[in-house]
Amino acid sequence: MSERGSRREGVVTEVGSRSVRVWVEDDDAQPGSGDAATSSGATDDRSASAAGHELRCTLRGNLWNEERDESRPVAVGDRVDVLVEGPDDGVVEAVHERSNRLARPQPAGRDGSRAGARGKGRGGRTNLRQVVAANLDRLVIVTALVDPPFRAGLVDRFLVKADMEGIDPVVVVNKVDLEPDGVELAAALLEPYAGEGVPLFVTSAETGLGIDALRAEMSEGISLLVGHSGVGKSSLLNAVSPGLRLGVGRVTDHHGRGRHTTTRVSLKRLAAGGWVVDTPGIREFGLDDIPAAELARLYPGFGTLPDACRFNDCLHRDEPDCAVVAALESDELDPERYEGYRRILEEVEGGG
Ligand SMILES: Nc1nc2c(ncn2[C@@H]2O[C@H](COP(=O)(O)OP(=O)(O)O)[C@@H](O)[C@H]2O)c(=O)[nH]1
Ligand SMILES: [Mg+2]
Ligand SMILES: [Zn+2]
Repeated sequence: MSERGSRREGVVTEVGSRSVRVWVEDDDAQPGSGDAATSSGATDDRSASAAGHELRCTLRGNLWNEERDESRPVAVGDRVDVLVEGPDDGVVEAVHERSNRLARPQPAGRDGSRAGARGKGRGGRTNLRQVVAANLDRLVIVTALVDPPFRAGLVDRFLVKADMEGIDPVVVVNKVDLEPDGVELAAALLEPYAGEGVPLFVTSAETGLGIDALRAEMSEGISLLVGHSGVGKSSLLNAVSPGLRLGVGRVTDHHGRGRHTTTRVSLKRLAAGGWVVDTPGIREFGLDDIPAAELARLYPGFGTLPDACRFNDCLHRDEPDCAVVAALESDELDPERYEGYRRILEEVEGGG
């Protein structure tokens, strides 16, 4: 427990409308031994673990005054300074500088068609960004071999987004148990990414294949899993850390419909170390802020080809002396890779 009046550093695990939850290490825990909960296994107890406990905190008023483009002053994953006020509560006094943030337009803006009904009546907030999480150490892009079918386009979008936001990506192909040659098929799908320095995982949450490797990868820092609904994100997390007991096969909605425009996310500790951002469902991240010429360089699978184009801002369409198109025409570049690029390019140019 933390002593009343003491100041502690912690990490924000949940952001509510009136208070936030902050996890702080216990006084007797060795500094930096945040993974000491390993031996206790389950981490489903939200209020405490072997190494620390959560404080319910209000926010110092001045945190709201800072000029920012965000709807809230803190986000899940933020490191904060807390003034301890009681065994279970405190006040967030300062938010540390972030290494990165994953944000999307506040619903009712670009995404108006889907969230518009809920966003109405909150006019004037449409320029704000909703920070999904801060200080992410990796973006775990989860796909399924089948059911739902693998979509390279989605992987590419997330890889581009991860690059833009300064978050290290990893790619997982799950559900390989559903096909006789699943492992080989998955490896073939991952082939285009092999040279990109991105860790690749072939898994089955059902049989446990590849889970040890994924657990090791996620055992430090904060991970966020993204991917289409039904690919097995919750199942993988349950396999990696059984104590989480996340709901499987359903889309969780923590809120009654229409009450909030935000999606409640939380940070959960993994039994083997590390944290995971648990989110009811991040459908997509905006690609609205990517300049088209930058996309061409971030797009996975082109390697150093863009460097050989005549023009620095080549979009690899019909520009003269384009090395990408040349590689395509000489069969050195997979046509599907190229088509995926053209699809995203059109989205980016269409203004989202
Ligand atoms: N056969 C098989 N089924 C899986 C696997 N992973 C998840 N599932 C099933 O796929 C469905 C969706 O899983 P879920 O974890 O809820 O996906 P999420 O929407 O990405 O969180 C559930 O019925 C799971 O039991 C897997 O590796 N193999
Ligand atoms: Mg799920
Ligand atoms: Zn080019």
